[in-house]
Amino acid sequence: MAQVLPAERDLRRVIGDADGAGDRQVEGLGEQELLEVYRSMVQLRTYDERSVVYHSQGRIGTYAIFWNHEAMQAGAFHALEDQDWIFPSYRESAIGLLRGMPPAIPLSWWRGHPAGWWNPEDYRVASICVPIATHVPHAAGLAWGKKLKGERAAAIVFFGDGATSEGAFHEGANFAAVTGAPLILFCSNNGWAISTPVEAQTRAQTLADKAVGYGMPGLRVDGTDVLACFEATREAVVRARNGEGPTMIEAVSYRVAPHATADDPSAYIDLERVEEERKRECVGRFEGYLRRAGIMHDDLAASIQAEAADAMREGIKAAEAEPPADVELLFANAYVDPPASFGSDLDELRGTLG
Ligand SMILES: Cc1ncc(C[n+]2csc(CCOP(=O)(O)OP(=O)(O)O)c2C)c(N)n1
Ligand SMILES: [Mg+2]
Repeated sequence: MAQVLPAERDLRRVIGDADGAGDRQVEGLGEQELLEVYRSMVQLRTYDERSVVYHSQGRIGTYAIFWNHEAMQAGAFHALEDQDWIFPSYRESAIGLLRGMPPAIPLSWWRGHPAGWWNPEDYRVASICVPIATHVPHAAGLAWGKKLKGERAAAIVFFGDGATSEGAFHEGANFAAVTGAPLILFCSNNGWAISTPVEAQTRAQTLADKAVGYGMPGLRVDGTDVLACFEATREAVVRARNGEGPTMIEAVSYRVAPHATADDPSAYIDLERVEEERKRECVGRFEGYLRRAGIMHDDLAASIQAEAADAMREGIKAAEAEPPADVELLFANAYVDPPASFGSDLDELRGTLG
């Protein structure tokens, strides 16, 4: 059996603005690919910022903000191929956009509208998972299934730091390791599980250390360095395709937005640290990298941003054009033989809702 080395504790970086090491280049990423990564980040950023406004206008319910998580999501995404499956948590609710999913779909999801669900096969994106870590075993099972069928596909599952304390995380990670499933366990460690800091979450020195206990490699990257996220995920994907089983990646950042729109973090978070972290947010960091490389200039950035804003405007229009859902859906498909009272319950509900 291959020896599993202790997890890496140093944060891998490619963008050289944080430690004075200077920018590195990533093998296989030319100018076009780098611009695609940037486009994805801007697409996600635009979606996120517009969603917060949309929420404050009362047009969606609660919303889990992912501002400054774009590097983790876009970086990991670009290391995948089209046939690979993505298992998002609520924090990655819009990652389907990168697979061509219309923005109206996740917007409808946050509106609690049935138009917000999709057939996972269509995008190889599983349903958005709200219960913490319960999708880790689902992803492990799908990845194992792909291996058993001899398919080339891998799966990636996104979860937070808090998720690593859940039983389902343990079960999924262990199952993936034992079956040699082609799975990437991508932990978006933003330092907080709502108001619980990661220091109160675990006695492990790093979350990547947990990988060793399952017999899989654990890597740590700067979660606001999109290229470091890309590179680490690509390495994990190569392992998965070579039949070497799962890898855990801990991408480290600091949550600079409320947990969700219903949260007021000023009660518990270090607001000065938030200010500091916001200054080095991930889209601007990557844009700086591209500008230093002579790839990005003002006009190009403006046109990419305008394109994303247009797509989002269209998405909002399409989501709002959906007719209201029929309340019968609350009752439909719940039972093969529905209780007789459902008929009168539905009539009563229709009466109440007018
Ligand atoms: C099984 C389960 N327990 C509790 C909750 C309530 N809850 C919602 S978000 C959250 C914190 C999760 O933190 P983390 O895993 O770090 O992800 P993040 O929100 O930071 O992305 C909790 C406890 C839940 N959704 N599911
Ligand atoms: Mg967290």
